[in-house]
Amino acid sequence: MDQLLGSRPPGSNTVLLRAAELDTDHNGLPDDWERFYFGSGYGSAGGEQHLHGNDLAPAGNGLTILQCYQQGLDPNDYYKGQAPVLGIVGGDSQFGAPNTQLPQALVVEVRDQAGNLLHSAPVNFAITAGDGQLFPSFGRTDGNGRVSVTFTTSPDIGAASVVTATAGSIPHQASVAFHVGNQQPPTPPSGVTVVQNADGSIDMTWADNSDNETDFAIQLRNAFGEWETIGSVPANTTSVHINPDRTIAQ
Ligand SMILES: [Ca+2]
Ligand SMILES: [Ca+2]
Repeated sequence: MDQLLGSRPPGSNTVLLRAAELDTDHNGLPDDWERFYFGSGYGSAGGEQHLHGNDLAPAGNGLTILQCYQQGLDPNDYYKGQAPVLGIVGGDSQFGAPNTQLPQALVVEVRDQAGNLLHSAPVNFAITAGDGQLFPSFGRTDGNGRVSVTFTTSPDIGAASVVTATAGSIPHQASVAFHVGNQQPPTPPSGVTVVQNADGSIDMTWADNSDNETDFAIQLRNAFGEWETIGSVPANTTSVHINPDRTIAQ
């Protein structure tokens, strides 16, 4: 511990004053430091809570409480005052049916500034735009430096959501964003043309305006004025030949 002293740093007229840091329970950790990071019940001889300097810090990064103090680190900050580097490993840009769990988990990889994968690193997940459900909202990385959560879409068709993963302590936070949500309805085709041929067959053409259709349903109006689906053609098709018997030519 520093002792109370008065001195003048070389070449200046500044007087340096240092007060001794009290350690009333003699565990090597100053009272103020203990109270700041662990709460008011710590850091006094008569207090009900006592820390042991050689116990592992709650940060979960392998340092002891005493090592955190000696290195000037927050014993609750896994990342030791450094900003982690987050990367998306999987699960981004998924769009599923309403009110269903997306098939791929949202997976984040965590590294330190030197590029090393971090194990047991804490990451928080939150829905920062739109609706849906996340599980869980907090996790620690596994032995491969990865942590994952599942996302269940909202019941509303076409709803988009953003899930943000955040790690590190302010001001050294890092985050990445996943864009997920419900299936958008396909944009309808346009410019439909219909030609009735002399043999009774029909040729139809159209412009394909969508990139998420599963197929195009072909409908004809029957003698009762009702639309009947006679079949379908695959996604990205832009024409069809309908036989006189109302079947689709293959
Ligand atoms: Ca103490
Ligand atoms: Ca298409």
